[in-house]
Amino acid sequence: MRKNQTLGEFIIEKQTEFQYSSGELSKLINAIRLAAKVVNHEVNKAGLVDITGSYGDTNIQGEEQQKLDVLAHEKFIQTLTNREIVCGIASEEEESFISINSLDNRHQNKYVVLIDPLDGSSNIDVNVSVGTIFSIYRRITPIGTPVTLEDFLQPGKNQVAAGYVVYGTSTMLVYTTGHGVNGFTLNPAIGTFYLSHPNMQYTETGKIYSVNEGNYIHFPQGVKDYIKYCQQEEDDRPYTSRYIGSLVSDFHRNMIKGGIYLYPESSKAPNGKLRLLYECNPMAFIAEQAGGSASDGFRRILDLQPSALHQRTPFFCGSRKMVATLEAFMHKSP
Ligand code: AHM
Ligand code: MG
Repeated sequence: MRKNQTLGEFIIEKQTEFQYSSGELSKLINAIRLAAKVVNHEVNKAGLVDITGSYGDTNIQGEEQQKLDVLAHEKFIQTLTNREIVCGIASEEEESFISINSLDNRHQNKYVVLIDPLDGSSNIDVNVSVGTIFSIYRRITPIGTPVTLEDFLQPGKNQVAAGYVVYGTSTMLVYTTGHGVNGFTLNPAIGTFYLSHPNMQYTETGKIYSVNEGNYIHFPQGVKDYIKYCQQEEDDRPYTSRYIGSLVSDFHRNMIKGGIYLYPESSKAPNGKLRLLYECNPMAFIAEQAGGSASDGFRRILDLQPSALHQRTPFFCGSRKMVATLEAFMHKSP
């Protein structure tokens, strides 16, 4: 690892590794880097809302104060649109996808981006980490034509790149282009991301399980049995339970320390809560690139063929052996 390598330098160095290297993907990651810094600045100010006025209130200029998740959505859309580097964007915050077309660049770009601009936003009020998740695909429809839904409804295994930003005790940007996973930490004083976590890897197994156990009674039998297994005193168990309630933060911790994240279906939410395109696919791509795995309990997440933009799926993700054990419990008692 070169000392003090910045994200900007890293992107330039890696550009040659991309299969279809035209610089477009590098520009796109650069734009996400910029938007992440802007959103980071806004998230950091969130604790001041009681002083400057609550969200939903009007500020001194008489303008409506925006909710942070809407603001994050707008910052990412603006940055990507202004730079004319993608042909389409879909966001968890918007019902339909956006097709990008400008006078000088008529649908000439080849990538679409799917984004969850501020995941875990219910945690903002209590000063707990939140995140941004992004996922990038090459379009399927021909260049020069407007994007269609088909360009967004691709299985996760087609992803060209994916990543997340965690706005935590430090702000980090972690991403993969299919050549391993690298993490960059923001130095807020100078607004620069530095390579701090090169080649991130899950341990084969871990000792942490992360699930909202309050929903236990509604879980399928296989998940209930797995949770009991995690709590039994045997071999390296009982495991430790850690649940922040912010996917990005829970995922990030488990990738660094070894563990499994579970958001199962339940009798109340038959498809679980998390969205396949905005949350599960990008996290699954990162997990696999870091030697971990991601499943819906029976199938590999990245193999699922999406049928709707906001479709949900059960999600189990983390250290390979832990996910395999969970799947074995699911097969026994679906
Ligand atoms: P959001 O997209 O509305 O923020 O919801 C997603 C979040 C995840 O970050 C987190 O893992 C999960 O919802 C927590 O849900 P719950 O409160 O049901 O445990
Ligand atoms: Mg979300």
